[in-house]
Amino acid sequence: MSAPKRIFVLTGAGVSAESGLGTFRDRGGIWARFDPMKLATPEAYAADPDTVLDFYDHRRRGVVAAKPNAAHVALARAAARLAERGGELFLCTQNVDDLHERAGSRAVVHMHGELLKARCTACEVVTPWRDDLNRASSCPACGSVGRMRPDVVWFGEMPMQLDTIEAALAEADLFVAVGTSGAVYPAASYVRQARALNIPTCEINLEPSDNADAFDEARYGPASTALPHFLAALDL
Ligand code: BJW
Repeated sequence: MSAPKRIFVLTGAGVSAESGLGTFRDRGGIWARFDPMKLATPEAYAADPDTVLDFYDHRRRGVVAAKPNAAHVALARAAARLAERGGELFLCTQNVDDLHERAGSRAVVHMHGELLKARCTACEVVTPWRDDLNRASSCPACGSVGRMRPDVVWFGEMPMQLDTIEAALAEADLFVAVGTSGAVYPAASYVRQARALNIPTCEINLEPSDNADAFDEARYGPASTALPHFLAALDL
């Protein structure tokens, strides 16, 4: 593969698995234990906010306690090296944790939002939030009580920064998906969009994803080793 200058990386829960954060669809994963329709939809939140907020309080505590692993670190280092050479690594994550940032990545696009932020459904202002949320929580911006929700994207809601993502994808000369099952749209469609633009594609995953047939190339193994090896082969 010739040295790429503009790499689009899409990450999913598999990147944070070795940091102790659960994936969704693996055996024993979050959606194997909990019904996403009862926890990760606007309808679930409207019907039973306490249960939904408790679920995300538990997850938020896990994120705060977790630490970045070698996959997060390798991506941050590769972005810095590519930038020194006048290139760009665009990092689009489906993950709601902040482990890419804590490993040193800058300008991470969180298309499914961020768990360490809360959004007021009254004024729409987003506030950094590390504590538990409950129906007594008040919005620091407008003072409304009981209107704060995790700033994450639930099923049926529009993912964030789609225009920025599609523009970066169109300019890329390599598309890499790491630790994602390819089960959730629109992220799952990006590999086919890349192929339609003649951009080489590679998946790095523990096992073939739902989208495996769509990739030109694949490296199977834990992200903490497979991703650093892949980036090293690109001299990054
Ligand atoms: C390792 C590893 C290791 C393990 N190393 N690898 C078209 C067709 C069908 C349906 C739809 C469609 N378009 C839209 C839909 C509906 C829906 C959808 O996709 N449903 C499908 C389930 C069928 N999509 C939506 O509703 C989205 N909104 C939307 O489409 O708006 C309309 C619209 C958009 C654009 C244009 C026009 C209209 C919103 C989706 C929101 C997803 N939200 C969640 C929850 C976030 C909050 C929270 O964290 O609770 O996001 S669901 C969950 O899935 C989370 C994840 O970001 C997302 C993706 O999961 P991910 O990251 O891929 O994790 P896993 O567990 O699935 O996979 C992990 C992988 O890692 C596995 O392959 C492992 O093997 C691997 N792995 N350990 C490397 N150590």
